[in-house]
Amino acid sequence: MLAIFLKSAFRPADLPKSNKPQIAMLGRSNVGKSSLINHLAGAKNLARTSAQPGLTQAINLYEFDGRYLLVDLPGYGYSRAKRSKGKGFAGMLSDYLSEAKRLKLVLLIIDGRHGLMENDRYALDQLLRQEIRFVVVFNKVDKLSNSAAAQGLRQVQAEFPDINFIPHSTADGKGLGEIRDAIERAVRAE
Ligand SMILES: Nc1nc2c(ncn2[C@@H]2O[C@H](COP(=O)(O)OP(=O)(O)O)[C@@H](O)[C@H]2O)c(=O)[nH]1
Ligand SMILES: [Mg+2]
Repeated sequence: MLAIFLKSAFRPADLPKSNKPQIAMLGRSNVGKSSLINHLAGAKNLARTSAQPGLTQAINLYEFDGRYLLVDLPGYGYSRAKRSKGKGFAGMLSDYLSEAKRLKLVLLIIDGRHGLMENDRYALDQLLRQEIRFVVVFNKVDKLSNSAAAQGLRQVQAEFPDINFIPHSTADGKGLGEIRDAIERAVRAE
């Protein structure tokens, strides 16, 4: 897997006019989006991870194997002050979604310890409304006991039976293969 950082975009208009398929990562600040990009790339420091949430509002773009772009969208839900600045999360998301003609799949990342929070539900609702293909990554399962993880998954799965929830952890590699498969299927689908 050869993954490279392409650029940071601060407005949807700065996004590259590339024809390559795009896979976007969406989720709250600190939920593990950048860590998952590194995990997928098999690299430690391709995407900058941070214990300090919400430092950047940029859209970061990575190219994987010269075949598709991985789009790291700004995290949501960290501070109210940030959210009220400019267009805010909802504006950013709808701008991006309407601009991204080649968007093939969204990985919506949630923290397995918290399940679906209010702003995750907002994001999920937007994806359903706009009929965008997505899976939900039920992340950081290493922080949960096996039974708590299974129970949390059952709960979200029962509420949304048609959505694919993939348990994942960067700590032990759980779920990585399944996420890669979902990406491959989406990149190949025309
Ligand atoms: N235990 C555990 N920690 C994780 C996992 N994924 C990310 N983290 C940690 O969560 C914090 C935020 O991760 P980051 O990838 O920067 O989140 P982002 O803001 O969504 O990009 C960092 O301290 C990561 O090391 C995981 O699967 N398990
Ligand atoms: Mg990040």
